[in-house]
Amino acid sequence: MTGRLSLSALAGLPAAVRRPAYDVAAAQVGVVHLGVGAFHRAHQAVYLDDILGRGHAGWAVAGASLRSPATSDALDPQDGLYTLAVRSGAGEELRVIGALRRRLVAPREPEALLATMADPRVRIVTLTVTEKGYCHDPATGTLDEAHPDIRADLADPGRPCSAPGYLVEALARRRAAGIAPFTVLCCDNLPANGRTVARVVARLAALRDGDLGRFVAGEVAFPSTMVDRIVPATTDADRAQVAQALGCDDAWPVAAEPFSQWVVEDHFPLGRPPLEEVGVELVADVAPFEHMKLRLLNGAHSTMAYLGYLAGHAHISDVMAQPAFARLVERLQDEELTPTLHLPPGVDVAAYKSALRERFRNPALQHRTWQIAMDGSQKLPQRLVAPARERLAAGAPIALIAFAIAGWMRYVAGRDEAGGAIDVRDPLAARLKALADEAGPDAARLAPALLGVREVFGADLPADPRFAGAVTAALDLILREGAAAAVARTAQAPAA
Ligand code: CS2
Repeated sequence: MTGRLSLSALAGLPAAVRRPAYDVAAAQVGVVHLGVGAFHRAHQAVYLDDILGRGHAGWAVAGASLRSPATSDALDPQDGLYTLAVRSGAGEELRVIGALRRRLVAPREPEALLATMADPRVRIVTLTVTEKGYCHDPATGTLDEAHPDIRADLADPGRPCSAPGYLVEALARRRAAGIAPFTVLCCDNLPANGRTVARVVARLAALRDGDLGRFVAGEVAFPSTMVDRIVPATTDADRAQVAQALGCDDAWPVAAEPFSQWVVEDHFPLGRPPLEEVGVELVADVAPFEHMKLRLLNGAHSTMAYLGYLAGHAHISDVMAQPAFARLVERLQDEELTPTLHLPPGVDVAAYKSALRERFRNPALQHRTWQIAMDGSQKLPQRLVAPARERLAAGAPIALIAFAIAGWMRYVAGRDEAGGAIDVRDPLAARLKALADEAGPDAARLAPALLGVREVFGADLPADPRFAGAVTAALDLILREGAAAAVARTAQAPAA
């Protein structure tokens, strides 16, 4: 392999590699993105690359990492260029993305990031900082005022460390300078993501100063979005494969499936790029899209992640290759999740679900169950707990959702079925493990102990005997028979 991907290497790339259809050096930053991980680089940055390619030169991205310098260090020597490898059973298509015109590492250059966010040419701040990055209580969607990062941001607001802290400080600086506020566009899988982030950010602003709180609540737009593309973490094998195909090294390519969807509430007081020209759906109400996606895709994903990991499957495609798992996913979607949805107009939900299951089967993506299993305490409320709550209120059965939640409980207890330690990544991991250790491997003790985690289940569900009973029975089955056998039995059980 010779050399490194860069602007000067573009001309020498193989003809099949698609490259920026615009003058990369002339593109101007109009969007700041917080959290430039693989998902952003395979999703929003690609739409904006298309926008730049259509001649709208003012919408390039300044991408900030709030913690690790790794992305910046990988892409700086490449002039910010990186490869998107779109993979499916039909093969691979490579495309070099140029939209990431600036890279910033927040802890290394906080002033530069704040100055960029306060620049009047920046009209939108997008975010993918994962669910836990908003420092909120997932059960209530309100700011966790005791969160160490929030306390630090209140103690030293000019030197923030959290995403809400950066937003508040940058909005305060714009306000002080008489610059209209940017629009905040959350692209994480939170419920009602715009409204949730608005609540969190306005509260943090209000804790700093009442006027600032009123300003954020009254003057800043937080449109909601639904984002969808399956983007597994990049591996060294991906790097090697991309380098082989490019004929030069790319330190951090991203691999993704062909499917991509972005649904956005159309509320941008400072203007926006012509997103409709590049396939973004601009709608008045994102909620029906969000529920459909968070429950049918992400709810199924979490179910496969916990139970699949326990049953010894490393990747989602391996899980889907097991007929019992595939049947369980289908039944969970059809019998218990779909009935909770108010479908977006014109959507054929049967076709949506069968396309989803094909996406899960994508043989060219190595999407690890362990990766999806991360941060369950932040993900379960919107994916599985909310639909269970709605079904209970309607008197409908919840056996399959309860089984999925029991899979999470078995996983966060921290031991696999051979007795080995599971590397459980979750902001609540230590507390979950302590609860599990104290309860021991007995469903009658373990289920109520974990149901008491209010951030996940609220105050209502642990007290509902239908919910507690179903989760306890499912956990008992998993503990007694093992995940694979429990899945086989549950997938065949008569519909409740
Ligand atoms: C996954 C999502 O890791 C996870 O929790 O469920 O990242 C999922 O792949 C995306 O939301 C797909 O759009």
